[in-house]
Amino acid sequence: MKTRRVLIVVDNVRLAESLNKMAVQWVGSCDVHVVCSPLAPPEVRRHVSGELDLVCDCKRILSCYDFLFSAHCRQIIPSNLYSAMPCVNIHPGCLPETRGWFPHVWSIIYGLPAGFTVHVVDGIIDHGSILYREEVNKTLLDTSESLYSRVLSAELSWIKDNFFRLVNGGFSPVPQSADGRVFSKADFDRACHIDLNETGSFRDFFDRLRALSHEGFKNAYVVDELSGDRVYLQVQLYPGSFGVDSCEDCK
Ligand code: 0FX
Repeated sequence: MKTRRVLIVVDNVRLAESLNKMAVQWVGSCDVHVVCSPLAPPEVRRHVSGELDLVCDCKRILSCYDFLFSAHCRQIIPSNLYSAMPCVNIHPGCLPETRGWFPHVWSIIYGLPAGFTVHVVDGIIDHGSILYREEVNKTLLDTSESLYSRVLSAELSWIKDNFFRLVNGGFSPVPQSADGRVFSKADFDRACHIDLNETGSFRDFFDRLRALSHEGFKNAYVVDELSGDRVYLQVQLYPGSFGVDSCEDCK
């Protein structure tokens, strides 16, 4: 069988670091090149071997590669690429339930499944036929950060075990159903604004707050009515046994 020339486009730091290490180990069995798109955050560039613009470098990509794998690539894959070569995307959420931005956040807020989906790229975001979908468990102890980390670990473990099978066409595409919802960055920004006069159950508030708690990011906030300034908040959740304090400071 002819060795596939594979292009991985990755714009996520943790995935970039691990995929680059995997590609080194694959040398000899698979011809893989790991790059980022022009929209990648600066930290990603340390882990990849260059940058390719999926629009401007389209001709070059078509002549040098015969399979494209998008791993949280932020650039939209143009039709002249996905109509001429197999293009597959790994989405950090379960499709079709959570299309779009930060899927695990909506999994917590709306009680939807969390996980990842590997799908064929077509002209609509997170819409193409599904090649593989895996759910990860989520518990009441999860925040955005812990659930997201579990999803990334599951993605990497699957890629490590299944990449050759994927590039050699070993997964059958199953069309997505029309259900599900597309979550936008604007939806996330709206969820971040907590209206102090909003009423609801404490469970809804607890879920929303932990879904927006992610170290390093200022997400959820309330507005100080006097100054107009934002006050940011996030939760820390601790495990404990029934009736027993597990927090040393609480003793
Ligand atoms: O790379 P990625 O994990 O994924 C995002 C989208 O969720 C995904 O659907 C799309 N296919 C891909 C191209 O981009 O996103 P990130 O590295 O920007 O953010 C990682 C996590 O960090 C995010 O899931 C939640 C958290 N985060 C991120 C930002 C920018 C926050 O909590 N607040 C933020 O403002």
